[in-house]
Amino acid sequence: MTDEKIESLSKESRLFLPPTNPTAAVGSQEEYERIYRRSIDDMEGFWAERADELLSWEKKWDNVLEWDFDVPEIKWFSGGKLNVAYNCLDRHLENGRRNKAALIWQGEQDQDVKVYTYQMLHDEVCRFANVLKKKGIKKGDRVSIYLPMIPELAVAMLACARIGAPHSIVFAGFSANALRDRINDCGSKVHITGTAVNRAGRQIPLKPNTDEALKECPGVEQVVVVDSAPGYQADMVEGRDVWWHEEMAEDDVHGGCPCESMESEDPLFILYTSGSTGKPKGVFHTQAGYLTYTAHTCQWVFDLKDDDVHWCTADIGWVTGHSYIVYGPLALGATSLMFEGVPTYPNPDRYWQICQKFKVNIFYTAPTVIRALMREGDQWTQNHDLSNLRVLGTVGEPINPEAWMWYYKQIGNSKLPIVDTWWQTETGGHVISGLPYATPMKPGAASTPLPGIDAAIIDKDGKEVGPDEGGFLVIRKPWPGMLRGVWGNQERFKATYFAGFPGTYESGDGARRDEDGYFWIMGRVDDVINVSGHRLGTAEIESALVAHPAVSEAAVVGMPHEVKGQSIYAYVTLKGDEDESDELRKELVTHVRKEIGPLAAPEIMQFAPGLPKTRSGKIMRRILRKIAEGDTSNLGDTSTLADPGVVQDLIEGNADLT
Ligand code: 6R9
Repeated sequence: MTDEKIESLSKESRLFLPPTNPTAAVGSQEEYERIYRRSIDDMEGFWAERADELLSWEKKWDNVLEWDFDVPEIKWFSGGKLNVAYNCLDRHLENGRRNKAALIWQGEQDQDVKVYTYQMLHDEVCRFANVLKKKGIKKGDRVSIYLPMIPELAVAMLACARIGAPHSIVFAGFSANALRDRINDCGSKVHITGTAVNRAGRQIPLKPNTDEALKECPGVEQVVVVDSAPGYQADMVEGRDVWWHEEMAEDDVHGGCPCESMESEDPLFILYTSGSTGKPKGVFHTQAGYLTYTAHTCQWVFDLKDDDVHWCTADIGWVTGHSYIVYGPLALGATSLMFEGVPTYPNPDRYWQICQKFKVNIFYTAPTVIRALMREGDQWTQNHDLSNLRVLGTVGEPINPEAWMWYYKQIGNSKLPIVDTWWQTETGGHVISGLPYATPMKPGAASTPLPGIDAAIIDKDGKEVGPDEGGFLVIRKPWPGMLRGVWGNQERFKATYFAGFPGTYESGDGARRDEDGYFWIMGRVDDVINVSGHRLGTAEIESALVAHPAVSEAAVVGMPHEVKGQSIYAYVTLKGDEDESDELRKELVTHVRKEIGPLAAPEIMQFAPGLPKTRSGKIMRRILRKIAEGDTSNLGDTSTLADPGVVQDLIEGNADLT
């Protein structure tokens, strides 16, 4: 074997059959296989059908697909014309959904609820589109948005889409510096912000960050400020800042706003992903392909139906919220729920209380949330009526089988399908995932490639590896939702995604495929640990730790070792009522040794009250690696950390150990 394969040690073998549902888009494994085969053999025909079925076109395309991954250049539906806001709003006014709830917004306080019908959302969007036009925004101009999870965020996005101005949303938890860099990179002239964020009963200032950032953003001329946290006093800059509510009340913004006619490949939005090194990349998506893809995956992967209430708990500041709170559900004319608060406030049953309150049908969240709620104990899930739930989903990280089992039993009542959706900001929508009424479920597996996705696992020479051998997860053909570039930097686009394996999209994740063809994501390739020449992914070792009843969360990294090259350093967060002790530490090492083998046994184990995570809940192993190596002088870019405080705790914990 070459030294560039990733070895798998996992022994997970549980299998759960999906429920049947005669109305499902894809109703059996055989049907999936048939559709999948067809989608690969006749890719253009497959996507042309879907684009035709799902979207309303002002003018049909001339060519379904033109592509060359070596340039790289990807064009879907070129020659076609349409408008994304028209597809998400206007057409629903005529197809019987005018008075249907498009968006249900639940604020942090239980009594704060706003419901926007399609008509109401349409009218707000038109009005704000007119505000933007008055500010001089034209097709192609970028608009940056830095808002909490409030309805104005969705309104602003759709207003941008309506007039053809690409939006660039910056998650409201990011710092002034992170905001500054993103604003300057996309070159926005108008910026939209809020006064403060309501979070767990506190108001976290937002406007001061904007002001700080804008000191070094010469391009921004005007700022629209939403009064997002009533009671919070924000300073307004004379001549630059205006209030959202005042602009929206002006007479001349009423009376509708025509949709700009957009080419399929005009940019729709820019969204920055922070790689582990270097400055963030402005991934951009275009109109027709992205909307086709998000609508399609929403329909097939969530089996989203007209009467459903769809709740994706992500923040709109990251791609999951873009695709599965706003664009996908609204393109389908569904009802999307948007929640401003956090899962543990005022109590760890907040999500379940909201599920009951709105009779949520589709529920989509992240493993980090599931682990956090699992840690709080089962009592929080028990007193809520979750009987309207129909499909559960997860995204963001590999889900540890134990967390999957908890989700399945406690939330899914041991009968609901769970779709473990593997995808990236770059892919626009789900690319590997089970289908709720077709795919038998294996806890921890992202399952199988969706139709139209030619995914493979290859070794460093580009050769496909055999069953259960780990390697690089790549996609060999384009799909409509894929990124079209890195904003202002096509060199980086090529270097990051198409240079490693020419002619192929490289995801940067490691994975293996089992004998049934299921993909198991093993973690980021950058995080692979090399123990005595054996390359191990992080996910399996972490899952083995999480399988121990005392553990709620774990992260492993490599640290230099004289003999083995690298050894495993594990950070372990215990469940609420567990005490840290040397015995437990030994027990956990023995447990990993027994579960997956001696090779994976951690050399050092540090109990950690919390792990460093990105704002979207992903563990930042890069920082853990530095701490394990004792090299904490330069931790690199920590601006995307959710809670910078945990780093200091970890450094102190490390000092006590070593
Ligand atoms: C949608 C999103 C992308 C990275 C991706 C992978 C990890 C996402 C996953 C998963 C295992 C899943 N990831 N979903 N790993 N199973 N179901 O998260 O986009 O923020 O760009 O992150 O997240 O490592 O490469 P993004």
